Amino acid sequence: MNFHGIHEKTLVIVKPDAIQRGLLGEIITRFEKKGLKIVGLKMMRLDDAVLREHYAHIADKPFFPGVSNFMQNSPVVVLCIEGLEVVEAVRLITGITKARQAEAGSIRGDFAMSVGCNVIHASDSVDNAKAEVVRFFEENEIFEYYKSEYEFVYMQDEKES
Ligand code: IDP
Ligand code: MG
Repeated sequence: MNFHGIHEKTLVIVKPDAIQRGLLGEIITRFEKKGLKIVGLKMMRLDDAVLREHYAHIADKPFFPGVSNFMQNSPVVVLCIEGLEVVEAVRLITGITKARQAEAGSIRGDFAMSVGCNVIHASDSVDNAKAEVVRFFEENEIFEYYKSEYEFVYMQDEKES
Protein backbone atom coordinates (compact mmCIF):
# COMPACT_ATOMS: atom_id res chain seq x y z
CA MET A 1 0.00 0.00 0.00
CA ASN A 2 1.28 3.47 -0.91
CA PHE A 3 1.41 5.89 2.05
CA HIS A 4 3.44 8.68 0.42
CA GLY A 5 2.48 12.25 -0.55
CA ILE A 6 -1.20 12.56 -1.45
CA HIS A 7 -1.45 8.77 -0.89
CA GLU A 8 -0.81 9.05 2.86
CA LYS A 9 -3.55 7.10 4.62
CA THR A 10 -5.17 7.16 8.03
CA LEU A 11 -7.69 5.01 9.87
CA VAL A 12 -10.93 6.34 11.32
CA ILE A 13 -13.35 4.27 13.39
CA VAL A 14 -16.87 5.63 13.76
CA LYS A 15 -17.61 4.42 17.28
CA PRO A 16 -20.87 2.86 18.58
CA ASP A 17 -22.07 6.13 20.17
CA ALA A 18 -22.00 7.79 16.73
CA ILE A 19 -23.80 4.84 15.14
CA GLN A 20 -26.49 4.92 17.85
CA ARG A 21 -26.88 8.69 17.65
CA GLY A 22 -27.27 8.79 13.87
CA LEU A 23 -24.04 10.72 13.26
CA LEU A 24 -22.47 8.43 10.65
CA GLY A 25 -23.51 10.47 7.61
CA GLU A 26 -22.58 13.78 9.23
CA ILE A 27 -19.12 12.49 10.13
CA ILE A 28 -18.42 11.11 6.65
CA THR A 29 -19.69 14.37 5.14
CA ARG A 30 -17.11 16.35 7.12
CA PHE A 31 -14.26 14.31 5.69
CA GLU A 32 -15.69 14.58 2.18
CA LYS A 33 -16.16 18.35 2.41
CA LYS A 34 -12.58 18.78 3.62
CA GLY A 35 -11.40 17.41 0.26
CA LEU A 36 -10.25 14.05 1.59
CA LYS A 37 -10.52 10.85 -0.39
CA ILE A 38 -12.25 7.82 1.14
CA VAL A 39 -10.37 4.76 -0.13
CA GLY A 40 -11.87 2.13 2.22
CA LEU A 41 -15.17 1.87 4.11
CA LYS A 42 -16.94 -0.99 5.87
CA MET A 43 -19.10 -1.93 8.86
CA MET A 44 -17.72 -4.53 11.23
CA ARG A 45 -17.94 -5.82 14.78
CA LEU A 46 -14.83 -5.54 16.94
CA ASP A 47 -13.89 -8.34 19.34
CA ASP A 48 -11.78 -8.49 22.52
CA ALA A 49 -8.65 -9.56 20.63
CA VAL A 50 -8.61 -6.75 18.06
CA LEU A 51 -9.45 -4.17 20.74
CA ARG A 52 -6.62 -5.36 22.98
CA GLU A 53 -4.26 -4.93 20.03
CA HIS A 54 -5.70 -1.61 18.83
CA TYR A 55 -5.80 -0.16 22.35
CA ALA A 56 -2.57 -1.80 23.61
CA HIS A 57 -1.39 1.60 24.93
CA ILE A 58 -4.36 1.77 27.35
CA ALA A 59 -4.88 -1.97 27.96
CA ASP A 60 -3.56 -1.80 31.54
CA LYS A 61 -5.66 1.26 32.51
CA PRO A 62 -8.60 0.78 34.89
CA PHE A 63 -10.98 2.21 32.28
CA PHE A 64 -9.95 -0.23 29.52
CA PRO A 65 -12.65 -2.89 30.23
CA GLY A 66 -15.27 -0.14 29.91
CA VAL A 67 -13.77 1.07 26.64
CA SER A 68 -13.65 -2.48 25.25
CA ASN A 69 -17.27 -3.07 26.26
CA PHE A 70 -18.37 0.24 24.74
CA MET A 71 -16.60 -0.46 21.45
CA GLN A 72 -18.54 -3.76 21.17
CA ASN A 73 -21.95 -2.21 21.90
CA SER A 74 -22.79 -2.18 18.17
CA PRO A 75 -20.94 -2.59 14.90
CA VAL A 76 -18.56 0.23 14.03
CA VAL A 77 -17.73 1.74 10.64
CA VAL A 78 -14.07 1.82 9.67
CA LEU A 79 -12.78 4.26 7.08
CA CYS A 80 -9.45 4.51 5.35
CA ILE A 81 -8.96 8.11 4.31
CA GLU A 82 -6.27 9.40 1.98
CA GLY A 83 -4.67 12.81 1.42
CA LEU A 84 -1.58 14.96 1.83
CA GLU A 85 -0.53 14.93 5.52
CA VAL A 86 -3.89 13.31 6.18
CA VAL A 87 -2.98 11.82 9.58
CA GLU A 88 -2.43 15.30 11.03
CA ALA A 89 -5.39 16.82 9.18
CA VAL A 90 -7.81 14.18 10.44
CA ARG A 91 -6.56 14.46 14.03
CA LEU A 92 -7.29 18.20 13.85
CA ILE A 93 -10.79 17.56 12.50
CA THR A 94 -11.27 14.95 15.25
CA GLY A 95 -10.40 17.14 18.25
CA ILE A 96 -8.85 16.13 21.58
CA THR A 97 -9.77 12.96 23.50
CA LYS A 98 -11.78 14.67 26.26
CA ALA A 99 -14.62 15.74 24.00
CA ARG A 100 -16.20 18.34 26.25
CA GLN A 101 -12.96 20.32 26.01
CA ALA A 102 -12.44 19.70 22.29
CA GLU A 103 -12.34 22.73 20.05
CA ALA A 104 -15.67 23.86 18.61
CA GLY A 105 -15.78 22.95 14.94
CA SER A 106 -14.00 19.63 15.49
CA ILE A 107 -16.07 16.44 15.36
CA ARG A 108 -15.61 15.71 19.07
CA GLY A 109 -16.05 19.40 19.90
CA ASP A 110 -19.35 19.54 18.07
CA PHE A 111 -20.84 16.11 18.80
CA ALA A 112 -19.62 14.72 22.12
CA MET A 113 -19.37 15.42 25.87
CA SER A 114 -17.36 12.43 27.14
CA VAL A 115 -13.80 11.08 27.32
CA GLY A 116 -14.91 7.56 26.41
CA CYS A 117 -17.94 8.25 24.22
CA ASN A 118 -16.04 10.50 21.85
CA VAL A 119 -17.59 9.53 18.52
CA ILE A 120 -14.54 8.55 16.46
CA HIS A 121 -11.05 7.10 16.58
CA ALA A 122 -8.34 8.57 14.35
CA SER A 123 -4.73 7.37 13.97
CA ASP A 124 -2.29 9.62 15.85
CA SER A 125 0.92 9.17 13.79
CA VAL A 126 1.92 8.05 10.30
CA ASP A 127 3.51 4.86 11.69
CA ASN A 128 0.43 4.01 13.75
CA ALA A 129 -1.79 4.76 10.75
CA LYS A 130 0.11 2.21 8.65
CA ALA A 131 -0.32 -0.47 11.33
CA GLU A 132 -4.00 0.41 11.90
CA VAL A 133 -5.00 0.42 8.22
CA VAL A 134 -3.51 -3.06 7.86
CA ARG A 135 -5.18 -4.17 11.11
CA PHE A 136 -8.68 -3.33 9.89
CA PHE A 137 -8.50 -3.67 6.08
CA GLU A 138 -7.42 -6.40 3.69
CA GLU A 139 -5.28 -5.17 0.78
CA ASN A 140 -8.19 -5.66 -1.69
CA GLU A 141 -10.52 -3.53 0.45
CA ILE A 142 -8.43 -0.39 -0.19
CA PHE A 143 -9.23 1.25 -3.53
CA GLU A 144 -7.20 3.40 -5.90
CA TYR A 145 -9.33 5.59 -8.15
CA TYR A 146 -9.35 8.92 -9.93
CA LYS A 147 -11.08 11.76 -8.05
CA SER A 148 -11.98 14.64 -10.36
CA GLU A 149 -12.13 17.24 -7.56
CA TYR A 150 -8.40 16.82 -6.97
CA GLU A 151 -7.99 19.38 -9.75
CA PHE A 152 -9.18 21.95 -7.20
CA VAL A 153 -8.24 20.38 -3.87
CA TYR A 154 -4.45 20.55 -4.38
CA MET A 155 -1.94 22.63 -6.33
CA GLN A 156 0.00 20.64 -8.95
CA ASP A 157 3.26 20.67 -6.97
CA GLU A 158 1.44 19.33 -3.91
CA LYS A 159 0.11 16.43 -5.97
CA GLU A 160 3.65 15.60 -7.08
CA SER A 161 5.13 15.75 -3.56
P1 IDP B 1 -7.52 9.22 21.28
O1 IDP B 1 -8.72 8.40 20.86
O2 IDP B 1 -7.83 10.69 21.33
O3 IDP B 1 -6.30 8.92 20.44
P2 IDP B 1 -6.25 7.67 23.44
O4 IDP B 1 -5.48 8.28 24.54
O5 IDP B 1 -5.50 6.94 22.37
O6 IDP B 1 -7.17 8.83 22.79
O7 IDP B 1 -7.31 6.70 24.10
C1 IDP B 1 -8.04 5.80 23.31
C2 IDP B 1 -9.50 5.83 23.71
O8 IDP B 1 -9.64 5.33 25.03
C3 IDP B 1 -10.14 7.22 23.75
O9 IDP B 1 -10.60 7.67 22.49
C4 IDP B 1 -11.29 6.99 24.70
O10 IDP B 1 -12.40 6.40 24.04
C5 IDP B 1 -10.70 6.00 25.69
N1 IDP B 1 -10.16 6.69 26.85
C6 IDP B 1 -8.97 7.35 26.95
N2 IDP B 1 -8.80 7.88 28.18
C7 IDP B 1 -9.92 7.55 28.88
C8 IDP B 1 -10.36 7.81 30.23
O11 IDP B 1 -9.68 8.47 31.03
N3 IDP B 1 -11.58 7.32 30.56
C9 IDP B 1 -12.35 6.59 29.71
N4 IDP B 1 -11.98 6.32 28.45
C10 IDP B 1 -10.78 6.80 28.03
MG1 MG C 1 -5.14 7.23 20.30
